[in-house]
Amino acid sequence: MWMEAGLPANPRLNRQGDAPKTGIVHLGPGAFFRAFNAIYTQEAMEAAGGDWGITAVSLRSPTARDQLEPQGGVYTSVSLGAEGVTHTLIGSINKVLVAPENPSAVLDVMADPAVKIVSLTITEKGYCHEPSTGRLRLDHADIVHDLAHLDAPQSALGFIVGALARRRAAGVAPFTVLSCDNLPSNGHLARGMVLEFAGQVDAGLRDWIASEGRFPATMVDRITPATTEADIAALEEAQGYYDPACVQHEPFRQWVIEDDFVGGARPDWHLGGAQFVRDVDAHETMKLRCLNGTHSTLAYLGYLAGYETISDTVSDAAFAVLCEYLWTDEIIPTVPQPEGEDLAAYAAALLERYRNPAIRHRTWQIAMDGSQKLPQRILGTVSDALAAGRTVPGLALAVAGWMRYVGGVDEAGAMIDVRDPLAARLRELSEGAATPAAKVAALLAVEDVFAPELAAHDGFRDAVTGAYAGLVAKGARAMVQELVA
Ligand code: CS2
Repeated sequence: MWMEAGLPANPRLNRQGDAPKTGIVHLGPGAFFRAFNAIYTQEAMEAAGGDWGITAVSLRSPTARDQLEPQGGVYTSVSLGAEGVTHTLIGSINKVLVAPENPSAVLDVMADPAVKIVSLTITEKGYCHEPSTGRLRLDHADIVHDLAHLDAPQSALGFIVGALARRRAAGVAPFTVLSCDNLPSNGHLARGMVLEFAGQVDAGLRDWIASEGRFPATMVDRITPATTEADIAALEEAQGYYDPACVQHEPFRQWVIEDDFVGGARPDWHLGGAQFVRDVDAHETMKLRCLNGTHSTLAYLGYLAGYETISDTVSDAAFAVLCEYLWTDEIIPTVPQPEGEDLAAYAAALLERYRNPAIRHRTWQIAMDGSQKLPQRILGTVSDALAAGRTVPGLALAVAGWMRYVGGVDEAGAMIDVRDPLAARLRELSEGAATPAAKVAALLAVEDVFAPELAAHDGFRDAVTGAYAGLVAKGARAMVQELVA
């Protein structure tokens, strides 16, 4: 019986009945996947049947497996909204594998003809690409390893190509690779990475994947903060059982999927509200720039202003007005009109979603991996606005906020726990420059993040430099108030 000081010893959640047969392998069984893909898939099976059980694969940590295996893969979805809390048991995951413990078992299940889809929530850094160019980083440690050990890979790309090689050798059709990460043209990016990797292995394998494989693009959206011990305790209090794999999320969700699957094989996700479309690009751009662009802006400027969560940050009127200004003046003018969407209404709804006090989404969590996020969330918007002859003082302040943040010291002089693949390099560049102008120039020169033509734009550089100097002199809150005054 599970016990922890102060908490009642309640029974552990576990599966009643049989688990669904595997039809999907999912790489990256984190909170978002459990709040999103796994719920849509359960609803599709409930509505229309099908062997779409999910074998989830963790590429790094045993945490998800250790949380889910004792309860047969079942966990609780906790939806937190204005109408209160809704608890739903989700049973679409039938197994969790930990790749480093047994890579061969992962390759075996991915090579199984019953597996029709391999989906991904591996975060931006999981694609081992250079964010500013979209090219595969052949010098990436995981890629170097996997090209030499394709029978025991470490990267998502290594597992995908290794399994596809087995399927080709066995005369089995490829699976569909379904990227569900916040990247522009994520299906196209995944295809490019897989083909570039496969080309390093065998030209015939690359050509087969290029011809027979499918890599549909998707736009995914549901705000899902990391689960905390307090969340687990609250669920135990409310439902009387212990479930460390529970996920907390907003009621809102949106999944827009390019309907392009190998043999047309996929679950009836539309029965849970997913939208199958021919072209996802406009929806992706809308979401990445309007939601994720303001999310990252609030993360850096809100953190520096001393706000712990997004809802805390937008409870400060100046930051709410900042979002409205960014959407109206700097972001939406660069977003092509997605079919069926009202961009102004979409933005207004975003602000209400950010205000949700039940969702404790930490600015620190969203601030993670900014070097991998900024290009598609903010810098693409900046480049398009500048090309149209418009200035972007708000997004320049956001970029300056990121630069100040990765310097590793907050406005009270305390250290910031910066999580980013480039954290050490960014901090060293910042510390090695004495003035705001020198710091901005040093960070603009990081080509992983800033395309050279943007870094060379005098107007943008001057705007970021002025914003950075203001952050140092007056602080983030004052700079936001000044901008929206
Ligand atoms: C957030 C996203 O952590 C982050 O970077 O901006 O996870 C965001 O919550 C989702 O994209 C919302 O759909």
